[in-house]
Amino acid sequence: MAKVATREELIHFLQNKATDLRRKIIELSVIAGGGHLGGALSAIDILVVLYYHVLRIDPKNPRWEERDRFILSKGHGALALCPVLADRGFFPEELLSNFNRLDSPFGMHPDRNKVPGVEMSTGSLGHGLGVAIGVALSGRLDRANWRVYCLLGDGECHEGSVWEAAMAAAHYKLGNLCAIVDRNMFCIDGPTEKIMALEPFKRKWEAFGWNAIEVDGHDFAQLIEAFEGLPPVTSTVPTVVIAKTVKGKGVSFMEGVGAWHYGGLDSEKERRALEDIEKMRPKG
Ligand SMILES: Cc1ncc(C[n+]2csc(CCOP(=O)(O)OP(=O)(O)O)c2C)c(N)n1
Repeated sequence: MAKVATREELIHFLQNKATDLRRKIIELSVIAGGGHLGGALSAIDILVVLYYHVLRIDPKNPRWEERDRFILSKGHGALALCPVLADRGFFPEELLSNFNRLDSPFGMHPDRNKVPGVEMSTGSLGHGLGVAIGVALSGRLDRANWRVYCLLGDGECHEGSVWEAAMAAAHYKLGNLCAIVDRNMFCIDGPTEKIMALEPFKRKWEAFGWNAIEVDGHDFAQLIEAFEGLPPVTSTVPTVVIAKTVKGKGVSFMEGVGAWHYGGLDSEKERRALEDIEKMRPKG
């Protein structure tokens, strides 16, 4: 974790971490022979802020009763989550060396029975928020002071089950629940607004009874402020953080290109991707 004295140092630490982890995402996709690169690179800054600043967790005791719970509802983002969990110390980094290969604990989607730190096995979209509600309800019954965080994709929000869950969270007054949407404007088939428009997205969440906040999902200061400003777990309104992101963020030939939802890199593209990512590293 960050040993930092000031907000500036914290942001510098997080930016550095995100640069390391973007590199790792590229390297793991090469080991795996391909991966969900676009959505891993759009979500990584959100994961970095959560795992290195916000979540109360104990990597040496992944099932610690008092931990905050994080559910990766967009399970194809495992390419981003697994290196974060390794770096935070949930398991040895070397285990990633056969990522998504035969006999590896890591697939393209996270498995809670194989990967320490994974709260829910996901991959079939549209289910994470419903489970997060069940977990939040159990926390409420126990008068626990931990929170449940759930990261969804915007394309995932095409699933009707997301909106059933949204309705239920408000009905049960789950102020201990925070959804985050990786609003990169793309689903698997192309731009979300062309395939099935989600806008006015914020107003939809508000109409479903949520406190909705929009932030730039690559701006660490804005992400930190959104999470630090969450209402107390005893409050009665769930919060959604709509994080506006760029699919493929950090790699020039992937940014905003829908085809990089899933892809593989030859050695020349890997070199160019790593070169681009390195430019994001903060000075000093
Ligand atoms: C129920 C279900 N249907 C289809 C898929 C295939 N699928 C994998 S990723 C994806 C697109 C999801 O888009 P989005 O949530 O925006 O992901 P991101 O752009 O953040 O990668 C789809 C349809 C799936 N995993 N689960």
